[in-house]
Amino acid sequence: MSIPVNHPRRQSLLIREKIVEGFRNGIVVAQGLIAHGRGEAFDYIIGEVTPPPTYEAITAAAAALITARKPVISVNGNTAVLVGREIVKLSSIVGANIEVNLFHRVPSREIKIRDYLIECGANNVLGVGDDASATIPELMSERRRVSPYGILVADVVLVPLEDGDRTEALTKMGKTVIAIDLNPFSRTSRKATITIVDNVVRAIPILIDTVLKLKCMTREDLENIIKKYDNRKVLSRVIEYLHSRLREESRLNLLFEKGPNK
Ligand code: PTJ
Repeated sequence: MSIPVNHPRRQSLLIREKIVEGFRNGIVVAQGLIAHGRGEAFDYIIGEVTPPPTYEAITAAAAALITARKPVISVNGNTAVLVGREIVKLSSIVGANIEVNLFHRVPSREIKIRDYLIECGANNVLGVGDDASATIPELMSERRRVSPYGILVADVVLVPLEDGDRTEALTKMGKTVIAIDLNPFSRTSRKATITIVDNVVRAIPILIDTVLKLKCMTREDLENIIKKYDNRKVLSRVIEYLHSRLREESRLNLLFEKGPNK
């Protein structure tokens, strides 16, 4: 579909097209279209920019990924089509495994996602077919099936577009869970160790830049960043930011209603 270059919502429409194409190629599940719409609505409210308090979460996430012993990046259908290449880049600079983990698990889709990530430059993709032979305790959804070489033994797991159940189960297993979710009210956002409230298409490139900047810091300094980080406070500040944005929108709306000469 051609989107006019001067269309005011061009960027958002281009992202939407990627998701639709992913759906047509069998990488994104139908429910992924709905999830994307929910994300778009939150993105509209946050102003389609990274909320300022989110930078603190990204810094803590970068520190956690750099200092991790066995970091893993979990990938589902939406994440693959939106940021497949960036995920591969991030995995190579922090030495993380990439693992396919799906809520709606179908063997053919696992394979398509793996093949797409390999096309994006990945050398090895875990969690496909028999490799997903381990289980996360207390989790009933298909997300419970994980690789014994990946998520099962990981100390830090990055989970873009996640569901709350698995986030909670992974934190109960003692793992540091970094979530990326546009919805600051979701269970995922509340249950993660570090919550990045942002669109994955903005968050992953910023995370890559931040990792590259922090990589020269000492382990002690990086661990201090993680120790001082308070997810509840950062999440509250993101919600405060939303609140102030809505107040400002409401004020501008009143001015607009009155008009300059009224
Ligand atoms: O590929 P599968 O089978 O694993 O399925 C993937 C989906 C996304 C369908 C599945 O994980 C799902 O149903 O997710 P939920 O529970 O709808 O949650 C998705 C969350 O991601 C919602 O809170 C959305 O606001 C958020 N979201 C959607 N698009 C983006 C996003 N967050 C960040 N960036 C986005 N682009």
